[in-house]
Formats: sequence, C-alpha cells, structure tokens
Amino acid sequence: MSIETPPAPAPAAGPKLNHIGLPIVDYQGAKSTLCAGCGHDVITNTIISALWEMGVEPHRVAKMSGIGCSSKTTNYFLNRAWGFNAVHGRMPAVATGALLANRTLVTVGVSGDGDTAAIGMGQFVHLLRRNMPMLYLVENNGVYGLTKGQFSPTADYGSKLKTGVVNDLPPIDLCTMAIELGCGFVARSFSADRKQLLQILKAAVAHRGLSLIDVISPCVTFNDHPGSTKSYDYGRTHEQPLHEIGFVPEWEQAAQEVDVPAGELMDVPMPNGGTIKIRKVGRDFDPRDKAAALDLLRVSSAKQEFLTGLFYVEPEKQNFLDLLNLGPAVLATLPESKTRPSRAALAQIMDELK
Ligand SMILES: Cc1ncc(C[n+]2csc(CCOP(=O)(O)OP(=O)(O)O)c2C)c(N)n1
Ligand code: SF4
Ligand SMILES: [Mg+2]
Repeated sequence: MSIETPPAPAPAAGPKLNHIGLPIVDYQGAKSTLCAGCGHDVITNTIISALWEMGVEPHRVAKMSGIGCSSKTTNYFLNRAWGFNAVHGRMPAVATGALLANRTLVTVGVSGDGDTAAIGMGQFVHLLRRNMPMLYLVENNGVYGLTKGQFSPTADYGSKLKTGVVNDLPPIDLCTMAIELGCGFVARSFSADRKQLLQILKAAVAHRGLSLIDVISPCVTFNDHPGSTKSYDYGRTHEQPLHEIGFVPEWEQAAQEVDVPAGELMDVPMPNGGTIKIRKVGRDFDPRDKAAALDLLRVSSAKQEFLTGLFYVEPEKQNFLDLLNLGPAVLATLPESKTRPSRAALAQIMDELK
C-alpha cells in the first residue's frame, strides 16, 4: 500500500507590505471622533496612505497640531509616532523647537484655517519665512468647526453661513502668502480629490524644506450647504486642477520610466530622491516659476476660482537648519556635559558680573 504525501498548504497570504516591510496597519491611529463625512477624515486616510507608500518609519515621525477639529487629526494616524497637541495657533513654535532639538524627525503638522490664519497667523508667517523642514497641512473649511461654525479668515467674500449670514470680508489666500514669504513647496487640493492629494502629499514628504498644503475640507455640520464655497457640491462642481501630478519615489523610478511618453511630462527632480511628474491640463504652467505662480493665484483668486495643484516648488531652497549651519549632531541626544555649562563656568560668569 502506498501512502501519498499530502500537498504542502499554500502559504497564508499576509498583508501587503511597503518597501520597508511594514503593513498599512502600522500607519493607522485612534478611531476618529469627528462627524461622519467630515473632510478631515478623508485627509487622515490619505496621509496614512502617503506615509505608508513613502515608507516613512513611524517612530521617526513627529505629529504636531494646535486646537480645532482639524488639529485632532494627528491622533487618528501613526499610533507609533511622537506627537504634540499645542495651544491654539502655537504649533509652529513647538514644531520649531522639536526640529531644532532633533533634526532627524519627519515632522507632520496638521492645522485648521482658524488655527493658522486667525489666532496662529503671527507664528505661521515666521514658519514660512524660516522655511522649517516640515509638512504643514491646513484642513481648510472656511469656519471654526469646533466652536460651532463661525466664519474664519479664509471664508470667501460673499459666502453664506447656514443661518444666511453673508461674509462681507475678503479672504486670506494662504498659498499666495506662503509663496510671498519664501515657502519652497506650495499646493492646494480638495479632500474629495483623494488621487491628487495623495500625490501632492508624497511629493511634500520628499521636499527638504517647508511644504504648505492648503486642503479644502468640507465641514458637513456647519459649512456644507448651498451658498457655501467650501461645500462638497461647490468643490466638485468648481475644482479646476492645474495639472495632473504624480510623485515617483527613487525605488520606483526605473519601472516608471519605461512607459512615460516622451515630451508629455515635466519632471521636477527632488534633491533627496524621487521625481515630481507633471502632465499639463490645457494651460502652460511651470511651478518652478515664482512670478508665474503669484500671477496665476492673483488672477484666479480675483475670479474666485477653485484652482488646485502644485503652485510653486523650489527643490533646492535652503531650509532653516541649513541657514543656521547646524552640524550633524542631534542636540536631543548629546550628553549633559555638552549641553550645559559646568558649575565652575557658571561661577566664573557670576564673578565677572559682580
Ligand atoms: C486661546 C484659545 N482661543 C480660542 C479657543 C477656541 N477655539 C477652539 S478651536 C477654535 C477654532 C478652530 O477652527 P479651525 O482651526 O478652522 O479648525 P476646525 O475646527 O474648523 O477644523 C477656536 C476659536 C481656544 N481653544 N483657545
Ligand atoms: S464640526 Fe465640522 S469640522 Fe468639526 S468634525 Fe464636524 S464636520 Fe468636521
Ligand atoms: Mg476650520
């Protein structure tokens, strides 16, 4: 009698891993407590996808935020990262301190239009001017969602609250301001345009200076009605993508180059690796041209257009840490003997002051 060997069981199909060997679950966070349908939650999921696809190591990320529904976002991704939920509008100062102490952190800041453009404006402008190497994403719904839907400084002139109140003040355009103040990566997207947002996020993570992404993110509870210019309906019917955009990281570059038709794309190589690929949609626009970007935004905001895409990129721009000429040492890990003067040195200083 012959005994047949049973076939070996097929290996169990495990979860898909990114290029550093981690499943996407390692990039997830706590369960969201925001209103069902809030644009901010779509952005959270897109941030998770972008960081996973880029193979960012979760323990190297510092998540920074202020106060608002938007600022809660950082709790909903990357459970294994560092995080600091700052006072309303004060995230830039905290992020600056964290980056100075440890320049190796991948810093992801999430803020709101109120947190950034109202109470936090004084801090935000200096973050732009300093070109701090971090991602700064504004979840822009035109209202203070957490405090029940008052207009914020990014609300469009003439847009209406649910109560019928009309906004009679002009908006602050965060993208124009960012370009003017020296930010080297400036983009706008729409939370319902997940495909575009994902590519912009990946390129922003690859940028070695400050990346500002202004994402229109509808507040379904207070600003998603007819008369609002930050609603899902308004966004879907008015969004005008400037171009099609893609980001190809270094490790995918070789495969991608095979099927790209010559002459169709504009390539923007990034100094730390990877390439932004831009395909024109109608108009000729080069996001490396600062004057053209400012002109484009001036004309489009005067017409109250909802333009999305990468408006400006200056890949080689020096960031704050370059400008300070900080050496490679990570201050947070230096021994105390190197970071504080000795008792004798302090005593000598005191003697000199007598
Ligand atoms: C110092 C201080 N002032 C005011 C408030 C009240 N407050 C909390 S969140 C918020 C506005 C949040 O708006 P935004 O940043 O647009 O976030 P959203 O909730 O719309 O996502 C305000 C005014 C506060 N928490 N702290
Ligand atoms: S109030 Fe608005 S911004 Fe806040 S969670 Fe609800 S829908 Fe989102
Ligand atoms: Mg808001």
